[in-house]
This record gives sequence, C-alpha cells and structure tokens, in this order.
Amino acid sequence: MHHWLPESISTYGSDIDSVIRLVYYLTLLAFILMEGALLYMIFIGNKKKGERASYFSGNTLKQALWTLIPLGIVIVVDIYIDYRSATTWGMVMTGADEAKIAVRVEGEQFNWHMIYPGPDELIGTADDLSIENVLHVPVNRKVRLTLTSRDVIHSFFVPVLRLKMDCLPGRDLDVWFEATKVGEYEIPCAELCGFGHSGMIGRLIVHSQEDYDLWLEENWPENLTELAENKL
Ligand SMILES: [Cu+2]
Repeated sequence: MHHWLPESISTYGSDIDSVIRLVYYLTLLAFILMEGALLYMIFIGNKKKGERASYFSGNTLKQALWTLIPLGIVIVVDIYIDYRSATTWGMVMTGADEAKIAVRVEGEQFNWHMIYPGPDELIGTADDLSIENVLHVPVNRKVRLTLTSRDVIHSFFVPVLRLKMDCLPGRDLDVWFEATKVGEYEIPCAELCGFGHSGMIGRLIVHSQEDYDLWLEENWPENLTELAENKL
C-alpha cells in the first residue's frame, strides 16, 4: 500500500511512516464519504426531468449545524492525530544532545557545507573540516546535525531518514538521526531557494564503523590534530 514511500533507513522512520499512514487513511475516508455523497446527489437523489425541485424555508439552527457538525468532526480528528503523533514528534525533536557525533550543516545557494569539528570536537577551530555536499556518518550511531543557512531559507531533507528541517539564516536548529543501513543516499534542498534550487543536492554516505574510522584517519592527519591541541 505504501510502496511509493522511499526506503526507510532511520531508527524513527517507521514511527514517522505510521503517522503518514494515519493521516492518509483518515483523508482517504473523508474523500470517499464526501465524493460518495456528491455522486449520490448527482446521479441517484436527483429529480426526474420536468419535475419541480423541492424548496425549503430557512432555519438558522439547521443551517448552522451543517457547518458546526463537520467542524466538530474535524477538530476531534485533529486532536486524535495530535495525540497519536505526539510521542513520535517528541522523540524526533528532542534527544539531539545525546549524540556523540556532531556535524554543522550550512546551506548556501546552492550547496550544503558539511562542517566537521575534528578531533577536538569543537567547531570554529583549526582542525575543522568543511566538505561540500557530502555528509559522512557511521551506521547505527546517533548523529546530531546543527542546521543553519548563510543566505536564504533552505530545507535539509533526507527522504530515506524521514528527516526534514528548515535551515534558517541567523538561527541554529539541532536535529538528530541514526542510520541503520550502509549506503549512499540523496540530500535534496526542499525549499525553493533560487534559480539553482533544483541542483542543490547533497549525498549522505553511511559507512560501516570500520570504514568510518578509516575515513576519520585519512581526514585528520597527525599534525592537524596536534595543531588543534596546541590551540586549546
Ligand atoms: Cu536550497
């Protein structure tokens, strides 16, 4: 039924999908009921040719109820969706602080700058590493991303992780994820941000722990680590 959703490789992916499914089926039910009523009125409940239509005199309460009852149903359904999705939302929106791995992501027309803090675990020091458009992470480890923008509003979107958050100039927003499958995935910008928006696409590379350790070794040569240590 949900084969059109992309593959999920995120620890909270199935929770997000169950919220999507809940909203989808509620909307589908409303659609069938409304369109069913409409088709019934058009094809079955109508008058025969030449027959006069019936006329009703006004009744304020009855007329108001036609609006108030559907409004009540919408509110109840809305609160139910909020109730069902609150736990998922809470889990996704909190807990970024527990992540041991942190990367700063700065959107800029039309690239993603992935800034790694380096061995000193601090951003803004000599051993930082800035990579264009490629985010390297290990599998099965919690990763914190601090999202921001250098110019206009962008939106950091990793469909397979079910992660999407705006990148706002002048503001840092923390999100987290834990990838469960090694591979290469897309990071499109999901906010129309200018003429090059459609080409603003990064890559997420999920490494096995061994490959990630190798990647770390390659990117932080000994002297750079020492340089950072002297600065501290
Ligand atoms: Cu963008």
